[in-house]
Amino acid sequence: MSRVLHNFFRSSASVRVRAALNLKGLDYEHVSYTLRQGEHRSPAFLSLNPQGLVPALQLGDGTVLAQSLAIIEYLDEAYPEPALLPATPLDRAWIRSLAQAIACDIHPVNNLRVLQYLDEKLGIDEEGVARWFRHWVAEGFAPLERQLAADPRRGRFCHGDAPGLADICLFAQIANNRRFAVDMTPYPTLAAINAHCLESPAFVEALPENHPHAS
Ligand SMILES: N[C@@H](CCC(=O)N[C@@H](CS)C(=O)NCC(=O)O)C(=O)O
Repeated sequence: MSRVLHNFFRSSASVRVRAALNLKGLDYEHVSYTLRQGEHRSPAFLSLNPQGLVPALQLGDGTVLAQSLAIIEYLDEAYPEPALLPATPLDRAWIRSLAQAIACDIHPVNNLRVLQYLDEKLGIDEEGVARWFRHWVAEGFAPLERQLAADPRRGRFCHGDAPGLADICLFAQIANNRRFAVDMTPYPTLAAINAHCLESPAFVEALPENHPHAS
C-alpha cells in the first residue's frame, strides 16, 4: 500500500503536510474531502481519524497519523534529510514556538467550523467573518514579525537558509490569508520568508491551486 494523504486542497493544515512531504521528496497519493460538504465527518473518514479533521496521513502499513505538526515531526524523525528542525534543543524550541504560534493560536480560531458557527449560528455577515479572520491573523502575525525581524538566526528562512517547520506553518497561513485579503504590508519579514518559500517547487506544489483535486 502506498502512502496516502487524506486532505483537502484549500486546508492550510493540509498545505503544511503537503509541503513537508514534498520537501522530504516522499511520494504520496491524495484522497480528498470537501469540507463544506462535511465529508470529513463521514463515518468512512472518522474510522480513519476520529478527530474528524484533515489532514491525516496513512502510512504504507495502514497506520493513520493525525495532526499536522505531529505528522511533520514524525516525517522529520523517520526521514531526517533534509531536516525540518534545527540541531540544538534551544533552536528547536524556538522554531516550534513560531510554528505553534500559527498552528495553535491563529489557525484554530479561524478554522472552517468556527467561521461557519459565526455565520450560521451567530448570524455574522460575510464582512464580519472576514474581519474576525483578519483580526486573529494580525494578533498572531504582529508579534511574529517583531520576533523574526530581531532574531539573528533568521536567514532566508525563519532559521538560517533552509526551510523548516516554522516556514511551513507560515507559508500555509499566508496561503490561507489570501482568501480574506490580508494586507501583508505590516509584515515585511514574514512576506520575505514567504517569497523565499515560493522559490521552491516543494512549496509551490503544496499550494491549494496546484492540488490535483482543486476546484
Ligand atoms: N490542529 C489540526 C487542525 C486540523 C484542521 O483544523 N483542519 C481543518 C482544515 S485546515 C479542518 O479539517 N476543518 C474542518 C472543520 O473546521 O470543520 C492540525 O494541525 O492538523
